[in-house]
Amino acid sequence: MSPDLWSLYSLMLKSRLFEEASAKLWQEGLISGEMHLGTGEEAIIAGVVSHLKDGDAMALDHRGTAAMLMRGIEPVSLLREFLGYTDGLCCGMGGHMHLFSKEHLVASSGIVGSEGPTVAGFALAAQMLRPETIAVAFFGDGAMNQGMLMESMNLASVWKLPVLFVCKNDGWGITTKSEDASGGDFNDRARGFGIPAVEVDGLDVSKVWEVSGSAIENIRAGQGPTFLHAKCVHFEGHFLGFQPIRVVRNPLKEMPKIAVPLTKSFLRIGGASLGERIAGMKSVMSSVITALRDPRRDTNNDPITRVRAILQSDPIRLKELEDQLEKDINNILRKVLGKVQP
Ligand SMILES: Cc1ncc(C[n+]2csc(CCOP(=O)(O)OP(=O)(O)O)c2C)c(N)n1
Ligand SMILES: [Mg+2]
Repeated sequence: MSPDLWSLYSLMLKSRLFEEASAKLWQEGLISGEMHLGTGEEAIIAGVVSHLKDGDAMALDHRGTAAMLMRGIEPVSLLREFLGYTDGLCCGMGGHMHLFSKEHLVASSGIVGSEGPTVAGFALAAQMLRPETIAVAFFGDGAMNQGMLMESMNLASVWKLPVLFVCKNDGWGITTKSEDASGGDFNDRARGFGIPAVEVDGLDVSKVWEVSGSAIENIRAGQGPTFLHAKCVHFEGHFLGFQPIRVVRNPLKEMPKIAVPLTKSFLRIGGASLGERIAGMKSVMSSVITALRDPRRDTNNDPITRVRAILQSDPIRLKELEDQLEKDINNILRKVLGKVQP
């Protein structure tokens, strides 16, 4: 079977538009706390989630919005939750990170690595109560260094639990590069537990769909867990307002905010030596220059642009679909806020 690119694109774009709308609300100060978007990882989520059936479960990390939407959680209740309303998905207590839907068997958490124990629990219940159903965990490369995820992979292997472990590897854990925090190779780690590992381009939704489809088939057939390793890029960095990215996007507005205090501290009497001050200045400037070349600014890494280029072969259908999705998002905003965002 081949993937239905139209329905995958529709899932991806719906999620992107919803997250962009949430980002605007956050920028306006209507959503409190940090906001982690899953923009850039839509191909991984769509490729996997479109294989799920009734009774399948998902354990999600701090970027769970795309997966929840694609699994069919009502967008209005999700957005009302982000805004802290008492009629949100979890009574306005969970924000965007700590959510649960009993109906959809979905749980998310901001505790990095907790997707491991959660997915193992879901999968044990599936094995005992719901034959041929499975559980999927989505987590980042940072979570691969959490003991509880490794313990869960071990147990899932020993008990042959029906789990798909999906590592969305963006190469970063907040501001730490993966190579500075992770030893060895993630695929080898999974294989060390006796779990088959497959690597796929996380920007290519067709490939993710194909590879996860055959992994899920094996898992449903009782062959135990699989580890799926997919690389992707988060355009916003770790969270909205992530400073180096904010600076390179809008240098005229942001540079003075750095330059003024930096100059003041440079000229201050007493304190660090001249050599230390020059080194500090150099280090700040080099992190801004590095950000200029940051792959997170390269639109070629956008999985949505990639699949859209293929669908351009039918521009009329593409426009209809995109217009419809935009209308859907405006309807959601109208229901939640009583108006559409300008
Ligand atoms: C147990 C735990 N340790 C530390 C944190 C702080 N923290 C939040 S997100 C994050 C980075 C996670 O990196 P990764 O798993 O690669 O996910 P990404 O943000 O890159 O998608 C950290 C360390 C946390 N939330 N939970
Ligand atoms: Mg990461």
